[in-house]
Amino acid sequence: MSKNPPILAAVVLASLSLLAPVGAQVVLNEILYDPVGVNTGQQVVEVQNLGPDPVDIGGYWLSFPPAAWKFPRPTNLPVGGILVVNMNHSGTNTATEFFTGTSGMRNLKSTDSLSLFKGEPFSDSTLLVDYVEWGVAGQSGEDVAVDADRWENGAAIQNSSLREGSSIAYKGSGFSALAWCVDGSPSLGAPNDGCTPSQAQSPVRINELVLGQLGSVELMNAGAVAEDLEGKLLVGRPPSAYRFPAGTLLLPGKLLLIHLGVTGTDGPSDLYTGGNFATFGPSDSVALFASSATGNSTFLIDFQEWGGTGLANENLAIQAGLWTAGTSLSTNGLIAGGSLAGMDGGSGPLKWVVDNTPTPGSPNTDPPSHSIRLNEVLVDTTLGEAQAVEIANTGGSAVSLAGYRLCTHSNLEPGKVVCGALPASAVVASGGFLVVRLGVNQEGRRGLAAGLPDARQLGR
Ligand SMILES: [Ca+2]
Ligand SMILES: [Ca+2]
Ligand SMILES: [Ca+2]
Ligand SMILES: [Ca+2]
Repeated sequence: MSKNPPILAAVVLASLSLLAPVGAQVVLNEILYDPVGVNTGQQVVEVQNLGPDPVDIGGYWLSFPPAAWKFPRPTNLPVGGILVVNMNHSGTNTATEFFTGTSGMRNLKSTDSLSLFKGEPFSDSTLLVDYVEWGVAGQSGEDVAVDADRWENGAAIQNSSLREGSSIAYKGSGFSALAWCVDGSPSLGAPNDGCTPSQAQSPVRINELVLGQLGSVELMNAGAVAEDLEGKLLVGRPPSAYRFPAGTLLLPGKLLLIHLGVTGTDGPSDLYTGGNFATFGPSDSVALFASSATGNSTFLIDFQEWGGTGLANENLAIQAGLWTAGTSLSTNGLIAGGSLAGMDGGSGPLKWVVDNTPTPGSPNTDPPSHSIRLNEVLVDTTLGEAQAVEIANTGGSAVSLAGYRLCTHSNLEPGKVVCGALPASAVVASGGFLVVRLGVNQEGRRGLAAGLPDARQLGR
């Protein structure tokens, strides 16, 4: 024995080096299985060469039973090189970006595993290059990965903190669940840059809020991918909460109008909360959550608050970095039937304006579409001034003119505009008329300066 140990050691070392699988330093580096918006066609797997030599991984397999996909030959991965594979998605491969196509593929799930093999069969642990499993242990391929010393028995990446839009990322060394982290700042196609807390992301934004009776929330998909809102929650003043039903798909650039406190027949762009959701008052808040776990700020997608501070869910919005303490949307000048509208540009409350010509269901940049028009003017030919104005409503529903102002401009006094507010009781029925008799002001002119518009409703 005394002479043998050095020789044995040399033999063992040589064997290890011979048996070391080619490409052992090629790793599954990052996985985005729950991208922002719909998952199908948006999931990404990142592979990196962390070894000292370039590797041709042409012919390597990504195995996620019952699906498997093979890298085309050749696929050169230089030292430090990174490539991404778009899962269950068709496209044209480049040197660093690949598409599995859809035939025989499936989406990765929130509890799943993925193996990288350099050949078949997938039961041969000597062919395994890397392995990862998340959610719950015991996923497909775990036994082979344990045999290959690429995973620990019964280990899985704990992903309960992962919110939509976050990835799981390899930390660069080791072969176990603890070598990975949930990353709120994915880096697909680039070296992993450390893991940050995971916060729900969504392309959907609260876009317009109509307060009071006939109130609504308008949502907009401001992103580039379709959003599946199923299971997400709109939350108003407690206990008002509305869960989006199955099949609520919002395409990029599209709007969805949620009618509050009323029942109706849901359509592709209109949903009805039913009577249990309180309409918005002059001081209220609204929140959009990614899940029914509404006490958790990491599920908060968007939030707005107006007419006051410290209202429902503001604390969570501050935690989520979506809101600044002590701020709220301005309601100055808002009249009954008006809205708060988010406009392009700006951020936070500065992005929002009072819009007394609301556009529920239409883009906020659309010109207001009125059913109210000036229909006839009775002119005093002696003075050359208006004596009475008829207002018509050509729309399909009654319109309140509360807060509206009627303004006259005298030819005799260029530049002088005289306005008067219509009374709160002024309502024009659908297809109806309202005649406003102009008063005589202190200067003997007809106008509204006297504040005495004589409005009477004329039935049709
Ligand atoms: Ca998703
Ligand atoms: Ca990161
Ligand atoms: Ca990365
Ligand atoms: Ca709108």
